[in-house]
Amino acid sequence: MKPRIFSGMQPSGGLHIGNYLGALRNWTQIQYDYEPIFCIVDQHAITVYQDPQELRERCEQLAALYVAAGIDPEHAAVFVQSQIPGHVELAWIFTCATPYGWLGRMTQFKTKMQQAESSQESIGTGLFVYPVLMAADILLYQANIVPVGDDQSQHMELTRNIAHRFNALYGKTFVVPETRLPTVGARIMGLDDPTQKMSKSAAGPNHAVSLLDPPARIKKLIGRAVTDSQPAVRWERPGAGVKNLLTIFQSLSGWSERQMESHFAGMRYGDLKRNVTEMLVSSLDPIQAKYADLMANRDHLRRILRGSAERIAPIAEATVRLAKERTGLYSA
Ligand code: AQP
Repeated sequence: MKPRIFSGMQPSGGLHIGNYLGALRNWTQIQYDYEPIFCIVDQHAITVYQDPQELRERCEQLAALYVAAGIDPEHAAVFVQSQIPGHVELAWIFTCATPYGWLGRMTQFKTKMQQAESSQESIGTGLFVYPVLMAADILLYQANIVPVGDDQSQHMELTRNIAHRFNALYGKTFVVPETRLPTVGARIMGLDDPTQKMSKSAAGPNHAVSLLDPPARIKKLIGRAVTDSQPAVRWERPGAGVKNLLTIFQSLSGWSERQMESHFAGMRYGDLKRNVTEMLVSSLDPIQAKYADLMANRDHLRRILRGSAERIAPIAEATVRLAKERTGLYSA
């Protein structure tokens, strides 16, 4: 039997190229080596308010994007978290087994707290316990490997710690999963500020290229991407913005370091940006075309989601049953 992989994304906004290069594309490349389960984590999305109708719509949009980007729904499970009740059942059991201090140390939570205008009154408790739900998502399917971007490394460490703690308290119950980062593109930075990771929730109009952006917008965004005061690529010491553009190109092209150096060393920034734009447009074009087809056939999309959920439900039910038994929760 092949090892199992699990990963997910929030339907909290359009996917950007950071989500694609850090996670989704990696999933498409490794899916056939594993038993893959890919989730749309709507329960994570509601840790901040979402318009209900929009949220439901975004779940289907995200499913379509997974498939359009190359996830094979005949092979991989593609489903929405809320379709399987085991995620929240296991999350509660884990919440009780997770020390408060572990969650307080999560940098993503601390950053979001700092960003919130009126701090504690506007931050939902869900945002604090979100990493426990993430642990439940993964451990529910006894996943061996979790392919994510670099920003999720700390949450993955927590997931492993929760698995170890539960196993130590109640006996070996959960597989302790490994994190799998892509070799290039694990952290794509904002185009308007290359010191910040590209993020769905960042507000700036020139921050991110969305997977569904048309060529003219991609050209404009890359054209406005922050570089530095140098005129051309200093290969040995590129500034953060230039490095980010090179990473985007390398990640999409699959070029080696040597190919990159011989093509880009000394290249003027205008030409660098033209190269990156062309690479992005030609890489995203087939995804956008397939996405449009899938969105035009919602019945097919819903059949994928229903079929996947039915296929993986027994795995989730078996894990919840075992976790309840181990913790002494009552069932007659
Ligand atoms: N900038 C990035 N570079 C590489 N990988 C990234 N990921 C996110 N941003 C980058 C990876 O994409 C997956 C999406 O997970 P998510 O939907 O839970 O979103 P997130 O990690 O919280 O980051 P976002 O998309 O920017 O959303 P917000 O703004 O809500 O935080 C994960 O595998 C992540 O590592």
